Amino acid sequence: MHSLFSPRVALFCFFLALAACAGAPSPAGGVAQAGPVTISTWPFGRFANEKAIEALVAGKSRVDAVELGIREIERRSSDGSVGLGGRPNAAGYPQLDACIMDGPGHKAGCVAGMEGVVYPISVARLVMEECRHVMLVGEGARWFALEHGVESIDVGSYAAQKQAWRDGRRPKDPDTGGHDTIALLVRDADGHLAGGCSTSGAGGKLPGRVGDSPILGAGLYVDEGVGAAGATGLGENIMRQCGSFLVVELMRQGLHPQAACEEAIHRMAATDPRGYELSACFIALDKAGRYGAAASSQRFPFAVATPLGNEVLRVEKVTPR
Ligand code: SD4
Repeated sequence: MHSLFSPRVALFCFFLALAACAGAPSPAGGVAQAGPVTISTWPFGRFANEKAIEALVAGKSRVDAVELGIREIERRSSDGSVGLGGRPNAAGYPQLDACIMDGPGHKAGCVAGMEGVVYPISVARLVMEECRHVMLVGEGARWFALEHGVESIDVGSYAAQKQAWRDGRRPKDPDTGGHDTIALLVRDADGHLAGGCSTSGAGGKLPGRVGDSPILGAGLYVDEGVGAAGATGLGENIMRQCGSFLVVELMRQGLHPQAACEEAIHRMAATDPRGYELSACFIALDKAGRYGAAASSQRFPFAVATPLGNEVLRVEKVTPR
């Protein structure tokens, strides 16, 4: 006769308990979850989710989960998305932007236009935790990063590229197009929220250009009492509208994260000269663990994970109502 506490029964009870507190992601716009949930932009977001969920299940903090998840995408940056392998600016070298927010305490750190640092999200976290300021840019951000011993590369070769740019040996305003960003939102098992965002920005951007991604309220916003939102798309469209702040405020008014993301696109399209052709995509996660996503001008894939699954889901573009 089997003991009630046989390893098989214990394993079954463990998975039952897990299922009770964290459902698998569903494409239905997200139902309330009692356990951890992560949501991130683009199909590569599943790699970020995997690291983030792994961290939470291992007992690490939600901020660790955000940092480890985003570092995974920065590490894989050879695919031209974010980090040092991301698309270069008009002068031919990458300038990186990142930010991080923790719900409890409403804490944040941001870096922008930073050169030669392998993990910008880790520098954003250092700014949040070790610095009396919220945002550092350019040379100062790199100096701060090096002072804290983060992994970096020699940017000596950028000097020649900068000179060539100043001398006009490179086109002054090339538009190479293309861009990608990882925004990752995390709700831990206790229902606390955190988020982060990292990008190399729009390909071919002018040196010194900063988009929405490191700007609080634009590329990311976390409100512990309501929910969190993150953005990807063309920063010029998103930052003029405080896009992520707008999504969170719409959730505060009672909208489901899915409806909040869609409503934000309608609101933005109403004032943007490009209307629904503006390039903006949002992900959102609320305090109850419900999630949503919406995009203008394109079909938008994003990734959602719980300890029971990690799925790439897609939403159709929002059309005029
Ligand atoms: C930027 N929002 O710098 C970023 C780019 C991006 O998908 O999200 N691309 O404008």
